[in-house]
Formats: sequence, structure tokens, C-alpha cells
Amino acid sequence: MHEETESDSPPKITIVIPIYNEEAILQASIAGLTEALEDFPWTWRILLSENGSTDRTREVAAKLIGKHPEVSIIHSDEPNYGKALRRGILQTDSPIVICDEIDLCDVDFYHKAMVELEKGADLVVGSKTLDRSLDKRPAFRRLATQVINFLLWVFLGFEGTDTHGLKAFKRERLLSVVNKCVVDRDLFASEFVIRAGRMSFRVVEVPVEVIEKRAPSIALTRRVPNVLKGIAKLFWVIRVKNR
Ligand SMILES: Nc1nc2c(ncn2[C@@H]2O[C@H](COP(=O)(O)OP(=O)(O)O)[C@@H](O)[C@H]2O)c(=O)[nH]1
Ligand SMILES: [Mg+2]
Repeated sequence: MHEETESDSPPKITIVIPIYNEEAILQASIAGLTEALEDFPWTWRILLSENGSTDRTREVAAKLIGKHPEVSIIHSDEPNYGKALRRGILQTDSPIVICDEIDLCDVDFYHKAMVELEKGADLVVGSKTLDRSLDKRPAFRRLATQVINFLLWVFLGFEGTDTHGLKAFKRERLLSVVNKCVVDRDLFASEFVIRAGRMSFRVVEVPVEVIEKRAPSIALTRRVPNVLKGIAKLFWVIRVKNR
């Protein structure tokens, strides 16, 4: 159900998916996602936001776009998850943005999120740690999520249960939040959720089931220094400078 209406209005939803070195699963993930969205009750498009890939990701994406007119891609050179997400959000003109990941493609979350947005939420966060969530990632990554949540709670006053991963929101309402964010890479997603709460937007969490199609492309240990640096910067900007 991705045909656009007679007018030139954008689809109701843009699904923004940051991708980096995903040649192995990109084709199958998008094929599966477009198929799962065939009976989706809202109009949609998929925007792949790629940066810095050194494998055949862009080549695979180009072939996909030829086959699926509802899929498009933007590219830049520096590998950076946060920048990719931000660029995708700013680029689209759909009223609703859903942020997904290529190893998840969780249409069940899209349904749950649309219900919450229609009930009045501004931002819906898919949480891996609620009672009804199911997190099939290895124990050390589940622990890492808890540790990050704890640091965000202590240093930034975060009161929720997850910030990284699946999200859906009303784009225009949340643009001011995106524009206030000062960190990129992994921590952009956390800053976005925390700021939305601090700016009194209605943030709702829904439980998600996380069954990844593969392990992360960048090892957890390599991400730690940047995450700690990001938390320190956010502490300074948000808690000390109150910006
Ligand atoms: N554009 C872009 N996407 C990235 C980058 N790093 C990870 N991603 C994408 O972000 C999503 C989640 O990455 P993943 O490696 O599974 O890490 P996880 O979120 O910790 O599980 C996937 O769609 C990746 O392709 C990056 O540097 N740039
Ligand atoms: Mg993953």
C-alpha cells in the first residue's frame, strides 16, 4: 500500500534506516520489509541513510532501488550512525518518521507505534528492557544497555528504560529536538530521547522483541570510549550549561 495519493503529498511515514557495511543482509532485509509492508494501512517509503561504507553496500542498494521504487538512499563519506539518522530525519517531508535498523526491520513495532502516535504520543520508543520485552541479544550486550541506562539516569536524569534503536515520532513536532542535539554517533539517539522528555513532549515506551539478523558491525568495546565522551559532553551541555 505504498502508492501515493493523487495529490503530490508525501507518504504518511518515512522509515529511516541508517546503514553501514551491510552488503550481506541489505537485499534480503529490504525484500522482507517491503513484503511485510504490503498490507500496511498507511502510505510509506524507506530512506536508507548510508555513510562511510567500504564494502558493496551502495552497489547492492542501487540494485534494490531499481526494483523497489519506494526505497531511496542518501550517502556521505564519514561513517557516523547519529549523523546518518539526523540527515534522514531532516531530509524527509513525511509527517511520521520511523527509525529502524537493517538487522531488525520490526514491522510489529510500526503497528504498535502508530497506535500510540494516534492516541497522542509525540515520540514512541521501542524498549528492549520492559517486562514484556524480549531481548535475544547476548548477555554482555544486554548488560551494556543496562549500564548505559544507568549512566544516562545518573548524569542526565533519564527516566526511561531505553534510548537506542526503534523509534517513531511526529516529525514537525520533534524537529526542534533534533536541532538542539549536540552529539552524533551512537549517542545521538539517546540525546534525542532525553531531550524530547526534558522538553515536555509526550514520550511513550512500548516493549519490543529484539532478534538481530547478525552481530553489530562495530564491536561494543570500540564504541565505549565515544559513548563515555558523549555522556560527558551531554552532562556539560545539558546539566551544567542548561542548554
Ligand atoms: N549510516 C550508518 N549506519 C550505521 C553505522 N553504524 C551502524 N549503522 C547502522 O545502524 C544499525 C544498527 O547497527 P548495529 O551494528 O546492529 O548496532 P546495534 O544498534 O548496537 O545493534 C544498522 O542498520 C547499521 O547498518 C554508521 O557508522 N553509519
Ligand atoms: Mg543490531
